[in-house]
Amino acid sequence: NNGYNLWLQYTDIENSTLKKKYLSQIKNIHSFGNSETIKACVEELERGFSGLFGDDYFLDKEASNNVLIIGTISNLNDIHQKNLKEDVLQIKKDGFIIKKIEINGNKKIVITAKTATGVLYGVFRFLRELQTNQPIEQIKIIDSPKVDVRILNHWDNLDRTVERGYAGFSIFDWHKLPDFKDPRYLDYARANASIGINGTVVNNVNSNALILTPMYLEKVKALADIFRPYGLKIYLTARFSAPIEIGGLKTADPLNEDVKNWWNEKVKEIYKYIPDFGGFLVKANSEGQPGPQDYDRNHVDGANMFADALAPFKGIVMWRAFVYSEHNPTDRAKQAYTEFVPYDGKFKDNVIIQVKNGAIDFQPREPFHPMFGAMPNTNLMIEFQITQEYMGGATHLVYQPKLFQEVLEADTYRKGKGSIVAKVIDGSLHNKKLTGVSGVSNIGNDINWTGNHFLQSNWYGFGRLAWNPYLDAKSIADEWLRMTFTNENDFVNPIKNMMIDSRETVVNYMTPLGLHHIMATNHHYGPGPWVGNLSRPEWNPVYYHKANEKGVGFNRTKTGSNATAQYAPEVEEMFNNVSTTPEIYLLWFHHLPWDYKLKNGKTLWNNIALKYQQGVNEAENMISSWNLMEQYVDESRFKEIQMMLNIQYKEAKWWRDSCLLYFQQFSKMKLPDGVEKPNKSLNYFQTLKHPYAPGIKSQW
Ligand code: BDP
Repeated sequence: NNGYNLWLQYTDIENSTLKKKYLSQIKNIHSFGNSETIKACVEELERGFSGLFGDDYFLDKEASNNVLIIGTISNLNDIHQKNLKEDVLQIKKDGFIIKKIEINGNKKIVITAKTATGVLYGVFRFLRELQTNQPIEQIKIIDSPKVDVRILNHWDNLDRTVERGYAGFSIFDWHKLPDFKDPRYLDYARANASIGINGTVVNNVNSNALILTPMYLEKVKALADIFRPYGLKIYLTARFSAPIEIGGLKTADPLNEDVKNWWNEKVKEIYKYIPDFGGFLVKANSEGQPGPQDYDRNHVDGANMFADALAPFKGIVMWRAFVYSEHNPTDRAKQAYTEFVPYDGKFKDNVIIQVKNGAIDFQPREPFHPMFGAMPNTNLMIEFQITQEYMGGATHLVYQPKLFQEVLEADTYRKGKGSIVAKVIDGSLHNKKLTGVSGVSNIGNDINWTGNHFLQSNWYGFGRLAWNPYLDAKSIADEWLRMTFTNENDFVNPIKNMMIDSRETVVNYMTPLGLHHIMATNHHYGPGPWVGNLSRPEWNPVYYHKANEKGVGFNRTKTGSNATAQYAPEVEEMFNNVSTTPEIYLLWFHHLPWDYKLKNGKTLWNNIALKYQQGVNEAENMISSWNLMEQYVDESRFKEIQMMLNIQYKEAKWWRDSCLLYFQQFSKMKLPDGVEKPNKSLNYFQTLKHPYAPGIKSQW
């Protein structure tokens, strides 16, 4: 098994009693409506059934009892419609109903929705019930997505390199498109639909204006046509300076009439190719990208210009808040809030501000971004990074839904206790009409898509949480394991725990107790806490940990950068006070002496050292847990995962040894008992070079 089929393995149901039970209830498929999406529903059911039931799967074309009914509610016949009237009231757009009903003595399972895409989501949900061996005798599932835009961001370049991508080259083969349609595009759409993802930005946020030229729009159209039946809308990144680069204008000033006109015409042109084009994602005035500030305009001017062009077609603008500059010397973490919050209420209705989960940059752990909840009159979406730029690329097993859940559950206190980030994201806190969750994709053209079998779970879990940000990471892991590997509890239970713990393990061996951004330069793969010579201060790890003889950590309290003031008063107070700051965020907010005593009575130095060691021990334990699973997993996936876990263990030691040797120069304290002594020198680690680590920025 090469993992290509992801969680849609549809492997034969081993329990023969259960298989018989299922088959007795699904004798035939009756589909209503003939849209491409309904055809895709039937195809997926047939694909699923032939895998799950193998040779035992025979459609009894004559059967009218114990059949499966598929179709949008308006296409079902009156009697079904009547039967489901109450249930239909409960679903929102693209939600679905799966229900066992009985009509004139005939039993049926109906999968229906208001839209064909909703039916497709219901079909995948039904298949999941079978894949995870759930009972269907009394099946009744009514579910709707809680978020509108559930979208992947591909940081894929037109030359097929992927910025911060670790699973090979881009799956989008721009050179051969539109004529060569890789079957993988369809499987990509299926996989996304199966978890409710309904949008994809196919090119990098560090954008290339070429994507907006007719030659490339033809190619984009080809993808859009393949994705459409699966409810997957295409979006593009828009390079702010495109009017100059491909439009021949002298300026890209968003208030200039020619510029506005150029974008209006460009948008019209795009919709001719792709009538259901989703809209633009824009990275402006960030890390050297062009933007409205180049013309002394602001984010509102820039975003609203695109919004006006897209509004007639119901397109949206996702405008990123990932901004920071070298001219903000005190604290990079403060800049996005400072630049955006004053404009609350000024953005058009079809603009949504895309905010990373934390204020720095996708670290193994960050406190939630202070913008969440702080812009009650602005649409605001969250951006997660599924690809592991700062978490060991594709080699380290980190089950990220645990991280996503931690952020979604964080309390902003913006409308009192219980104002959690999930409520900002699903729009319920401030009654928002446009909501979204985005994730930077970890997909590449490796045969198993994510470069590591286990990291498929991050794509899966992202989709599930985008659909419902209140889900529990552990139950998502449970589903994923059953669908991807096996339903054996002796496999699922221990490995589920291993996945859940994996996130903390990585924090422990990379950045314990609130340390952050101490990864080596450029590739961000291994440790580099010593780096301090880069041209921009806020690119240097030393800027973030501030280690010296006196102690370590970034003082963001009111005696320091005062970033804490960007949170609601309750949160601000908690983080300002070292004794109420959760220890997981300690050094994020405080600069503390090496002999500062933590709650366990041990010094800060000893705690740091013990956490690094704990991370290493846990990485080693993952290997032992996995080694017990050989009987449940096919040989190839078993071995590949085993090799990856061994790399992770080796590299956890690399992190531990190099970080402890580096910080020890300042603490001048001994390693506590229980922490292994490094067998190499600091100099050895400092001179390791990784110029060819994958995922390096390729454009600038
Ligand atoms: C950082 C990456 C960089 C991205 C940037 C972004 O290092 O490659 O371009 O984020 O999000 O995490 O725009």
